[in-house]
Amino acid sequence: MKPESKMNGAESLVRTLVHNDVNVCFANPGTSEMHFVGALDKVPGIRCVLGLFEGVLTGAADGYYRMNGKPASTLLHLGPGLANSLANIHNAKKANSGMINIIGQHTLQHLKVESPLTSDIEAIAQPMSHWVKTSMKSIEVSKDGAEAIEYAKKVPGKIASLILPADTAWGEGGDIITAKELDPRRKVDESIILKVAKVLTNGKHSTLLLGGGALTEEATLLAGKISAKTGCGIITEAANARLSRGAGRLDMFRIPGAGVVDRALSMLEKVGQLILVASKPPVAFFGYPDKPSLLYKEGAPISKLVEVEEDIVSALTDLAIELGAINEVPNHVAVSKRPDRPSGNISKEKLAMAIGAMLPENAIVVDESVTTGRDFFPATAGSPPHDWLNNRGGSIGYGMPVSIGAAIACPEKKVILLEGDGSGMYTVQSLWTMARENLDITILIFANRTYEILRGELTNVGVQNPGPRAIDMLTLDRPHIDWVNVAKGMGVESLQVSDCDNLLKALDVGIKKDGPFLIEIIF
Ligand SMILES: Cc1ncc(C[n+]2csc(CCOP(=O)(O)OP(=O)(O)O)c2C)c(N)n1
Ligand SMILES: [Mg+2]
Repeated sequence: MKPESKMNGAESLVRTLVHNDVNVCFANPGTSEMHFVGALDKVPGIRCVLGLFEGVLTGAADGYYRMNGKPASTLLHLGPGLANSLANIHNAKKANSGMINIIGQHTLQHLKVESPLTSDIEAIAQPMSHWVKTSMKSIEVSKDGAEAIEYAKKVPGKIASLILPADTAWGEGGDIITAKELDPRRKVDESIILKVAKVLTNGKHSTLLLGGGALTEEATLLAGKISAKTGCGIITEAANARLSRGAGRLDMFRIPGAGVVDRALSMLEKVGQLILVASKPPVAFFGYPDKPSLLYKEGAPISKLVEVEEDIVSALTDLAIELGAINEVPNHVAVSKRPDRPSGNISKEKLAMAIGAMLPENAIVVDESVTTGRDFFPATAGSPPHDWLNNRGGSIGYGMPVSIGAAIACPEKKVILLEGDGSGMYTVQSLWTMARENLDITILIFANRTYEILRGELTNVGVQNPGPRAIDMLTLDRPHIDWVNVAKGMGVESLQVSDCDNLLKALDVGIKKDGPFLIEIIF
């Protein structure tokens, strides 16, 4: 397809993005990306969202993918801009989210003179990307862009990083290119279905471990039917990219995650034969003295039904048919039930009750609550249907950016962000983007004024009797972070609460408001 007037490489890339249904760009540009910025102006059909730190952009692309199932693009300024964004690319990669990073580069001529911003961008991109390419000719930029899109859209999603030297952006562009069609998900072999059916009916206790695409409503209800027929348990991985839950959907426990290996071990002791459904054999977050890295005994009975990139729904359907379970009423379905509204002082248990009591229908819960939210599941299981998103990469600072992307992907839904006060500070610039784009996000800051999890970790790794200097590295009280004014300073309305009645009132304000609202919770 040739447009009427001549366009430059940058415009050919933006048009190729839009042509292939990539219509969001989370951007923070510099001089080398000016032609791309100019092109964004000319081409309709792409929403440009400015972020004030690059980790905000890549985290937003992650959240967008999780809720929309398609990649967004990011625009990053040379090696340092990319470097700033890497932690959230890492998290996105672990969540199997696709994204197309467009990274500016000096002109090929200018690279020879070793100017201040020169760096080896490919080397910076490589470890966090599945696909990296520098466009060498302006006429090929659109073709390279289409290849990046094709890669990012693979199943599961992939990180594609396209490096765009400034002269390839301003030189003459090529045709707008259609990215190649995706291969369909591969079907699981019948022999595997039969093998897993045999395990499930051998008289021993079994548990399905669900991950990835097995966490949709459709897939979990199939798992529920299999459980109804065979009596097997159902659990999920410790962190899920997107879990469908709430009333009418399956009520499942996650494997306990960071900082609580013993809890995870005691849960997995009871699972019997483990059956992997788009999940991996569970491992601990960290190694500790005298504790295992694997959360199951070596040689324990583990079978695999389906890999994350295979056709998960058809594998579960075929298994349910093989077991004669397809017409069963699913097991473990949560009944519609909200907890009582709590009163008095705020505790972790009462926070769970307040969230369970107030959660709006179809909410997107982005969970970066670290220690505060470890046990939020029971009190929220019977709330109206919602999605629950966790950090799969363990690099904190994912919650605020992922909320931005989720809110942009689903403007009709309310995002509820559960945020630790330590984690929130990593990408706090997100608040400004939330205000600027008027994103419908209610932010709960759990202001315990510590890195609470690390206090436990000191003990877990065997540091005896930590002194004041060690404790000082885990404490956020010198000075207190004034979240209400941090939010106000970036244009987000906010309130501080320290008892349940005011918490419930503040939640009501946040949920009714069509835009961002931050609640600092002191407890
Ligand atoms: C990028 C990155 N830096 C540091 C850490 C180590 N870390 C894990 S949790 C945590 C503190 C979390 O504090 P907060 O969000 O306040 O949650 P709390 O522990 O208080 O519940 C830190 C520093 C990390 N996981 N990722
Ligand atoms: Mg904290």
